[in-house]
Amino acid sequence: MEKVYSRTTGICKDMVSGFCPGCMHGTVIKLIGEVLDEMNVMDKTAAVLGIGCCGLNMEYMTYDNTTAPHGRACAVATGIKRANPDTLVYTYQGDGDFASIGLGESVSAANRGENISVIFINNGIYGMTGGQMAPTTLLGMKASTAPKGRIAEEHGYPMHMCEILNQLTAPAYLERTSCNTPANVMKTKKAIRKAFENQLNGKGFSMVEIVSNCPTNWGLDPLDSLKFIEEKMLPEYPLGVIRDK
Ligand SMILES: Cc1ncc(C[n+]2csc(CCOP(=O)(O)OP(=O)(O)O)c2C)c(N)n1
Repeated sequence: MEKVYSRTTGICKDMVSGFCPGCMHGTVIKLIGEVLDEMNVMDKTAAVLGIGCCGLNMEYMTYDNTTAPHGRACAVATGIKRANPDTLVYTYQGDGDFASIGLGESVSAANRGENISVIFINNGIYGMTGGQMAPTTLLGMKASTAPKGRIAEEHGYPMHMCEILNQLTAPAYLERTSCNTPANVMKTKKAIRKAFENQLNGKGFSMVEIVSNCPTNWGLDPLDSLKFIEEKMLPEYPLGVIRDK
């Protein structure tokens, strides 16, 4: 079983991961912990977790965190940050949370240029509740609410949150990464660090979208889920820096 604590820093609790085998949440939360530790800011960090598998991360955090009502993480983070400007505040949200039920809060926080950092996990479906279609579901991709696959005429097209937020004036930094290869894991870590450093430097809204997997609800074993990311997700959601003010 995968251990979710950081071997180098011991920042997350030393316990067995409760995530499904191959799920990227464990990898990302470990990267966040490493970055906070390397920046020596864990004592002044507050995480705002979205609802869903994202929220399970509270089990592995030894620093301040709270869970926001579904979709409202950016609004809750706004309040925490404005009341505590010296606190490093980040949200950790799935696509159901950030791009669907929370779309209004997400776009509005970005549009205001709130000085917060968003870690957005795009796994193409609602994970915790059984693989329902999300705004990010690929065309043709099966979901429990779209058993024949997503059809544009009925369900619309996949939504690209980095590109949508790039239409706004305020955001400081938008990057899309993945953790499907060791090199991409390191790029994701660098992007997370940049999003946090931007906030400490008062630059405003930063978001890292991480193209992720959900082997359980995709019905794939962990290795095949990485193949699915490479072959299907990344052509729709190309990696790279979308904005760096
Ligand atoms: C207001 C509200 N509506 C619906 C739910 C049920 N619910 C819990 S988790 C979830 C899906 C979360 O999906 P996503 O945000 O993509 O996160 P993941 O589980 O994939 O990490 C839903 C719909 C809820 N908790 N609150």
